[in-house]
Amino acid sequence: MSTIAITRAPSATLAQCQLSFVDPQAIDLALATAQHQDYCRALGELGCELLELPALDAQPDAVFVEDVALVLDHLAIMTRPGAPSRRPESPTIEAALRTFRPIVSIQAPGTLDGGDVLRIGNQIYVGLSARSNPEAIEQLRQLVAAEGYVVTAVAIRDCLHLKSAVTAVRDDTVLINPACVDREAFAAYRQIEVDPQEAHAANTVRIGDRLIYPAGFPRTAQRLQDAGINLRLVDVSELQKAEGAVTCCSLIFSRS
Ligand code: CIR
Repeated sequence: MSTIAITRAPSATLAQCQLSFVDPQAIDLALATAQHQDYCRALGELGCELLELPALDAQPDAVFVEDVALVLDHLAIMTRPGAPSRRPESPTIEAALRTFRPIVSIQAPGTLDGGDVLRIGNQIYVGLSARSNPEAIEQLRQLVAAEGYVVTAVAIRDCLHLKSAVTAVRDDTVLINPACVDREAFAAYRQIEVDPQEAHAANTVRIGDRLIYPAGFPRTAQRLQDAGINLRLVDVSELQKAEGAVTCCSLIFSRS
């Protein structure tokens, strides 16, 4: 069963992206594009079949495909992103997903960003953020209950999305920044904490037993390696200036 990764090249307008917890800095678009290409290469190396969508230059944040959809085993959910500027990103992703899954959608007044959704097995944790609200979480709960998923809302602080604060590195282990999310919310898992000097280090893409991990967090990378985890490092400095991380640049799911 193959693993699909949907990606989209950075927009020419990336510099006009939304920013919430990151100060504006000049973004080198050519470098951002090259870094994104290396990220796509990493996805391929780790076994993904890439579905690369063309850039959407009218939508500055369109490279961050994760936020507009949630792909589960039997259906895909279009999320209705919390930033209205990002909603026009949805139709092209929906068209791409239609080949693989039946589609349902979060409805107003619900808002949800995929970056707030952390799935570990049949557990779906959703960050209560400026982007994702309780109405959407309740809709999600009802949409997935029949498939056996358990949806849990999680409070976060001082970061954009839940997956800025915590991601899974194994079925039983999370990488967590306790400054942004309470450790107790993930008490069911072993926990690897980010190095306190590396505030943005909790976001990683897991494919099987390997991780795609940002090159800028060497202390946390060492902690992961010490735990026996194999990393494929990617330099995503320019995407980080747009408040992106590594999960946000792909939608990964099994072809099924
Ligand atoms: C935004 O604020 O929506 C974008 N500039 C960054 C989105 C990053 N998405 C993610 O981490 N899932």
